[in-house]
Amino acid sequence: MKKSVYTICGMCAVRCPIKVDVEDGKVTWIEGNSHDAAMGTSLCAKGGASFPFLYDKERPLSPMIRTGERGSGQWRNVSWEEAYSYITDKLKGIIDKHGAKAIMLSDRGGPYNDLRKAFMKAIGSPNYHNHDCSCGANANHAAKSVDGLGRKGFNYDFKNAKHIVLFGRNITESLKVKEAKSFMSAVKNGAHVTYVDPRVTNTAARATRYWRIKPGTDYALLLGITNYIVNNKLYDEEFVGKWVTGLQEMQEFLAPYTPEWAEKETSIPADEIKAFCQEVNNDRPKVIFHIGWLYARYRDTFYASRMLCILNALMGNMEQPGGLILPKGPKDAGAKGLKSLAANVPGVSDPRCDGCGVVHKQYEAGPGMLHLAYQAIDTGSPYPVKAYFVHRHNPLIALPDPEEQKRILNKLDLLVAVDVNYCETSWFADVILPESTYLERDSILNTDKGPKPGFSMRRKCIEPINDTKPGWQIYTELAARLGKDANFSYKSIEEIWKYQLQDTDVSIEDFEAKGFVKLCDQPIGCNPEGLKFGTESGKIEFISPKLEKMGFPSFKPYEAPIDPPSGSFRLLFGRKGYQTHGQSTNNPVLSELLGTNKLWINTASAKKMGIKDGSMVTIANGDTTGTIEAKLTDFIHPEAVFMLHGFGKNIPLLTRAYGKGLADQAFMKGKLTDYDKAGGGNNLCESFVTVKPAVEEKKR
Ligand SMILES: Nc1nc2c(c(=O)[nH]1)N[C@H]1C(S)=C(S)[C@@H](COP(=O)(O)OP(=O)(O)OC[C@H]3O[C@@H](n4cnc5c(=O)[nH]c(N)nc54)[C@H](O)[C@@H]3O)O[C@H]1N2
Ligand SMILES: Nc1nc2c(c(=O)[nH]1)N[C@H]1C(S)=C(S)[C@@H](COP(=O)(O)OP(=O)(O)OC[C@H]3O[C@@H](n4cnc5c(=O)[nH]c(N)nc54)[C@H](O)[C@@H]3O)O[C@H]1N2
Ligand code: SF4
Ligand SMILES: [Mo]
Repeated sequence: MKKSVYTICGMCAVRCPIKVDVEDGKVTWIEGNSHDAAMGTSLCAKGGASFPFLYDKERPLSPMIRTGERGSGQWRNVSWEEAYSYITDKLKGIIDKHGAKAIMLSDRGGPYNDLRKAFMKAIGSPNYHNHDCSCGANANHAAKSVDGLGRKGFNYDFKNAKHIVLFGRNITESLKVKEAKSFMSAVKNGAHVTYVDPRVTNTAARATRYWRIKPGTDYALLLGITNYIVNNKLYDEEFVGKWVTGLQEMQEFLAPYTPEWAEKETSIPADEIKAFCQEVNNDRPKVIFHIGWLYARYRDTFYASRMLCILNALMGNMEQPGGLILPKGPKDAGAKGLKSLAANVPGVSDPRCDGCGVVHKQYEAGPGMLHLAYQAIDTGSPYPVKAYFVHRHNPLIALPDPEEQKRILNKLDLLVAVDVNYCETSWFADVILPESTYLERDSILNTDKGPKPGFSMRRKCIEPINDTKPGWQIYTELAARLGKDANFSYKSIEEIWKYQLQDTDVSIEDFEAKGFVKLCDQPIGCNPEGLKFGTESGKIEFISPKLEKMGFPSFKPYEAPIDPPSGSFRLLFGRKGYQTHGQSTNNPVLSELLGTNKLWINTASAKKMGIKDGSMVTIANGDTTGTIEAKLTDFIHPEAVFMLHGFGKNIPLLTRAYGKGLADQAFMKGKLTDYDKAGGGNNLCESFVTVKPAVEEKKR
């Protein structure tokens, strides 16, 4: 029997709509869901690698309970009953002693987290976290402070843009399929692309202007750009007059930060900065300044990201084709939205363990700040945290300094990982609960915002091959066993879907044909008159009274980054189009495409130290050292070295990835507690490593 299932890819967190062909219970083909015009049949390499992942045996195939020390790799396979009993016995003890607030959970965030949020609420804990402190937190908080809307407050209409400005946003390698296609259409249409990165990436090769910036000086460049644009009135005066507060104060602050000043800090020539400003002035409003995604790297990234938000406002690009478009939701289509699973569950009155929204009012309480929760585990303050559920999340590599993390995690009484792979964190856990892969499971419905808002459904293509379960079942069963299911009891996914759809005119069957349902026939167009901002004044606030009340200036005077000590380099990292963080390095096919990482080092810097291309080098930060192959290139700033994230796996069961390359996060010593106080993101790029030829040089 042959069938096609429209579902949602799960090979990375982008979650593209796809079509999966199944024959006699086996997956035979995967491609993009062409009912979604922006997607077409396209799929990225990681999505294509779903097959080998599904049939791979190097992943947890049944629940496991640790038998040796944490991280020793000694396990026994157990039944779900035994795993649940082990977990609930421990949890009941913890709840009796410390209350349910002693339990925390972190996950990847995204459209499916409503389920985990409802679970946490049902068991009575305020401590839900997502991964954002090591991803989009700075950009999100920056956008919140300027327009009150946040990082996802606008969509980018790349396809129709005349000028796209990307600060370290490597859009063709760190990709979302639809976005990369939209970007490439703009490139084909002749759009200007200005790309800023200390390293030449695939995206740099698509750009009309590439600036090899000195690492960590983006804020200086942005101050120089904004100074010139404001002083020469190269902005949309009408839009700014109508929507912006604080322009005058900003202009005064910017006075010393001329393009000539910026040249000295960044090494980008002042004339080029001025030419760029003239160009964006000609191209506006079809100009997009991407505000950054993983823009969580340096001490002043929050302020750099704020400046990018401000530049968008100066371009008057909001609700303009080729600019920033408000994502339209069900309400905009005159329809009702999905009902939240958390809506029926009574609220929790305990404060969060990470202090977000209470002590740290500048951080959103919803996603929390995971690195601050680690401090709570470590110190027992504001109260003891004793159990930690890690769902679709690998903090031991997503957060810096794994050795420090392990020291802290060892203070827990219970660490449970829900994963489809063995990852560094599940390997360190007490119990691994294997979730069925996305091809074997149904998920809760999700809302798609955009010109045609709607809902979409991930559903299973085949029955689980191994002894795994879908997330919805794991959490509802755990809640039941804890006796906490009064408002969180579902026996089937259909029951969940019906609950979510109860206020809408949509039924489960409506998803059959395309995998998604749109709530309007015609796209909802731009309406610049209908702009609404989430700030107190309802305007775009260059001066943010809210930020200032919380003790942070609206504009931070520039402080140059610390130069690497002699013999040291700033450690940069990133990703490639056919890898997903650390979760794809053992994939049978992707590991063949990309078997290890190398250390990019500037040719001239390397030659001075007697390092040859392809030779092994030893890198060190404090007592953490490692050996890696050097890749000599002119395409990186001489102050920096670079490696792909996600390698250096130390899990022996992952035979294809074990021991290959090095782990960047291991060299980020002390960075678990070093973060941007205004934005919250860990300062991942504020680490230095020494580099020298390896003593026993092994030629590959
Ligand atoms: N294939 C693939 N795609 C992905 C992902 C994946 O794992 N794999 N992950 C997704 C996720 S979660 C995210 S957050 C995004 C991340 O996407 P991006 O935000 O584009 O982040 P990175 O891929 O880390 O690339 C960041 C770039 O910043 C550069 N950089 C370092 N220092 C500086 C600096 O001082 N200034 C400037 N201007 N640039 C600097 C680095 O050299 C690197 O090329 O990608 C998403 N897409
Ligand atoms: N040093 C350094 N640190 C970084 C980064 C970096 O480049 N360098 N990147 C940062 C960024 S941008 C991000 S977003 C974070 C990413 O950090 P994470 O969110 O932790 O990374 P992922 O690899 O997306 O997913 C983590 C885990 O989810 C599991 N998983 C995948 N699919 C499923 C599923 O369907 N169900 C379940 N239950 N589990 C699943 C994977 O096996 C993996 O173990 O890391 C951040 N930290
Ligand atoms: S970007 Fe690739 S791996 Fe990620 S969801 Fe889309 S197709 Fe899947
Ligand atoms: Mo991310």
